[in-house]
Amino acid sequence: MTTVDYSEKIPNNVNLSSDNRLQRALEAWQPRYLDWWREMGPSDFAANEVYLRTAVSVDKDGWAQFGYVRMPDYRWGIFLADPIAGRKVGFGDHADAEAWQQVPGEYRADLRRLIVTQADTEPASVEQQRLLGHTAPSLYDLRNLFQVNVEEGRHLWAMVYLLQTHFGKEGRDEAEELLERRSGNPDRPRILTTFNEPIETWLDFFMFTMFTDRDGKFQLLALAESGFDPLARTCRFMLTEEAHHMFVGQTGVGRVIQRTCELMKQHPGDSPRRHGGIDFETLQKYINFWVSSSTDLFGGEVSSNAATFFAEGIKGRAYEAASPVDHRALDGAYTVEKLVDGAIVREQVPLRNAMNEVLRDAYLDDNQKGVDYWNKIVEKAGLDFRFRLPHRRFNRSIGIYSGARFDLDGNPIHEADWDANKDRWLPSAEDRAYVKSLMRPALAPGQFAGWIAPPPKGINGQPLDFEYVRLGS
Ligand code: BYC
Ligand code: FE
Ligand code: FE
Repeated sequence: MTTVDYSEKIPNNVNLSSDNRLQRALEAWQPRYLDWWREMGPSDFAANEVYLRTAVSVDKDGWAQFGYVRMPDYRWGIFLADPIAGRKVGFGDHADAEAWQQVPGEYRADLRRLIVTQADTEPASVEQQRLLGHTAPSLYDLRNLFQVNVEEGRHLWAMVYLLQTHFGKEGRDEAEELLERRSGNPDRPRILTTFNEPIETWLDFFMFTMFTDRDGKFQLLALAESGFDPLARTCRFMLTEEAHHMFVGQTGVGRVIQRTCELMKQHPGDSPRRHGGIDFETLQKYINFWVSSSTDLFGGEVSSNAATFFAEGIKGRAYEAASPVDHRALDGAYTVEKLVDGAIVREQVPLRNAMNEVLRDAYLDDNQKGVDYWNKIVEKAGLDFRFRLPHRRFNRSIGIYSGARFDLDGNPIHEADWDANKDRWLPSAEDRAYVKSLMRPALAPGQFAGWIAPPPKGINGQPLDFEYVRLGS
């Protein structure tokens, strides 16, 4: 087990003090990061104490410590999972070679690009969520939002550490630019689509942490297999933090569903909206929106980039090393779909070119498990409705399906049908206005807004009426 050194300005388990140049570069970046946090992090609440967990080791069983912290004082640091002795490159053309501790020169540009893309999503999500604190449905939820926010900030640190350690001047320039792009800004937007979508309400937040953070899980799983060992170790530790983000999303939506079920049983025949709840149909539309947008984050179905990353041994498949698969993937084929004159045609492509689709398959399976969990809540309440995932072709803006329109079952449709139905499939302006109208703060200890059920238990063994955020402080 490696313990984290908190006596240093930048907590770390990478022996930062032994590398003066790197330490200086990171210490120069730190105040700029804090400026960014003050400008683009959670609006207000900087002075309030929040009951947060902080990493104290990278050991699975003992990494977190809970206590009150003001967010700008959070100890953002650099934590890598422990090295695995004798680790090998797990896949691609170099399978079985010694894993790299330094960037292989010929893969420098590709690795940098992957790390920058990963890095960019982290501050983007904080920017997207910055106004939510004002309308939190409880102190418990407010604290969870802030926990997610500080950890996404730490994920940026994790990637900036790699950029500054291994990519010289270019890496330092990238680290600056990561603080300059802004989610949703037309002139200097964040890199990937979903990270420029507004997160206007807590329902969007829960859907985002359920479906978009889950893209994070799968991308991190793929990067955790990297032959570039520092990246692999960084991502392995990030995954332990990611689990909580998806918990927030899955249980958050689950609690909204729970509340809707209660209202439907108390007022049979009435729309839950009449009683301040969010009806199933509206929830389904939010699912359709965030799933389809997050499905785009896996890139094109057929991708020479993905094939190259795999061949180079820098981005693998989820659980690659632990899976009994052919790690070179040279002979395999994968069936993808193609649009020919508006019709869907199947085609075989070399497996390496389909790596984005392979990862997307795993992601969609995982999403289905979350939806099954929600349906159990409805079933237990004795109600007939069932939630579902939209077909992967639905509402896509990246890849082959972006060239046409499809309904929720994946059937090709005409533009006119799309126009006639899109407000039934995706949140309409009116749905959004309704959900927004519910967003009023409920911030007394133990209080919960009327559109969401309380969770079954509090955080770290604390009661539900615990003061998770000290608003008076
Ligand atoms: N939006 O060859 P293709 C997380 C671009 S989330 C915009 O198919 P490739 C988190 C693509 O860049 C995890 N552009 O793509 C979650 C390429 O551009 P160029 C984030 C897109 O490279 C919640 C062109 O289209 N991590 O951690 O195979 C909160 C051709 O595409 C998009 C990563 O993404 C898009 N959706 O795959 C906080 C891992 N999709 O070359 C955090 C690192 C594609 O023409 N990134 N393009 O300029 C990657 O592995 C790859 O960059 C991608 C794209 C999988 C994203
Ligand atoms: Fe993250
Ligand atoms: Fe996350």
